[in-house]
Amino acid sequence: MQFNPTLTQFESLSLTTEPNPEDTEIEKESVDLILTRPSLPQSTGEGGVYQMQRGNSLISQKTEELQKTLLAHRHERQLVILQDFPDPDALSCAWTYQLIAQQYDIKCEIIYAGTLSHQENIALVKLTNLPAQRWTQQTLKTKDLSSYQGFVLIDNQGTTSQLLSAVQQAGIPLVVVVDHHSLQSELKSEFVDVRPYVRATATIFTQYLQAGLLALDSSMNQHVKCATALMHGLRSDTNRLMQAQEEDFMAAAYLSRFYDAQLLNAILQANRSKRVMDVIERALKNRIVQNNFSIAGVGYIRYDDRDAIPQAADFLVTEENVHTAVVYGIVHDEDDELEVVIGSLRTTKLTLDPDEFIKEAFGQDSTGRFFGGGRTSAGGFEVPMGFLSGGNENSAYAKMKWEVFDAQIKQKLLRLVNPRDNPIQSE
Ligand SMILES: [Mn+2]
Repeated sequence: MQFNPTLTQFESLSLTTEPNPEDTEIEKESVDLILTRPSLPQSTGEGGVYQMQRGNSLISQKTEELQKTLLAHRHERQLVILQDFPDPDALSCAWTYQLIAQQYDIKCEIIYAGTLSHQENIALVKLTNLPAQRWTQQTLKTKDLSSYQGFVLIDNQGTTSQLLSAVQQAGIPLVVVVDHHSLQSELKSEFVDVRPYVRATATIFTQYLQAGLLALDSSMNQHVKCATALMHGLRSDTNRLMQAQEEDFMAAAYLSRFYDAQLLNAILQANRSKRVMDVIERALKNRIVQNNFSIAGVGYIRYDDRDAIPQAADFLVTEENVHTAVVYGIVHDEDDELEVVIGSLRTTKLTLDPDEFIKEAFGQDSTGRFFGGGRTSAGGFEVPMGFLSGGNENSAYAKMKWEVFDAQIKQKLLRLVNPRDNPIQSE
């Protein structure tokens, strides 16, 4: 539990960290269903009524808590930190948060350290003018971090951002966390809304909008674009709504009043680059299939093409008799100085939990931090290469290094794919 000195009249809010699904179940039943916020939109329609019966007490409670947190931080400047390779869910929700916070005169900058590497993400940011900025380590040096009074994590819990340590070292407090990934560690934040059973963070933010945190106005261009971005985020995290559950559909239904279908179509029309196609080709060539798992190492990949890895996993999982695909490679920056093993998992097997699978396969580093995790049907991991990073002038060395990492990752994955209960081999 933490006590933030800036919180005076709202100290009770600090009791709201670490929600877990069990608590939530209890709250759903014990807290009454009456929504007390006066600014609640009247036009919730039949769908709204239905949803009210279903966990709306949690939504109204979280909405109120978030509003109190924002009130307590009026006129401040905040950094909204996204994962290094932000996806449409993260980007759209960060923008929504920025628009909500604006009403409290809170100025937010949406930042990420990596790149926008998926063609659809680039199209999303360009076509909607989505206000996200890339901050490299170099950018960080030019910034005066003392001018920010808080930071916010959206669609992540800080474990996938290179910016986190600098922001923490500058002493900026964590104010808000909204995410749908499994809880990675105890979070010291004033406001926490982590709901691993929700399919997209965009669903959570749409619920905030619906509960009155910001009244969308379809005559405002910016609101229409933001609703379109949210729709894109929601669709992309639910496999085009195929894995959506009731509350995701309810959120999509609400967004359908405001979003621009043509704009969304333009975003989705972005084509795969040749380099992404090359990585998919390598994944196909290198894949091994065992027990319905398809595993492929794709070697070295440029930083800007990092998103080719999940796209290759998306492709491999479509093969007949394959329910789970894992694709990984060594991602390196322009100067080859920074190297990291990055992998993605995709599964259609309902009983396979990507979060558990990745945590079990790769374990933790010396500080106890897991190399990765996941959500429904998708997961990812990152293994830093430390001392072995860089130094690839010599191609024999680069090849050897890849082979070692490739063999080690395969070994760890295959241990779970083909569990051997009996260590004595019969052959
Ligand atoms: Mn997400």
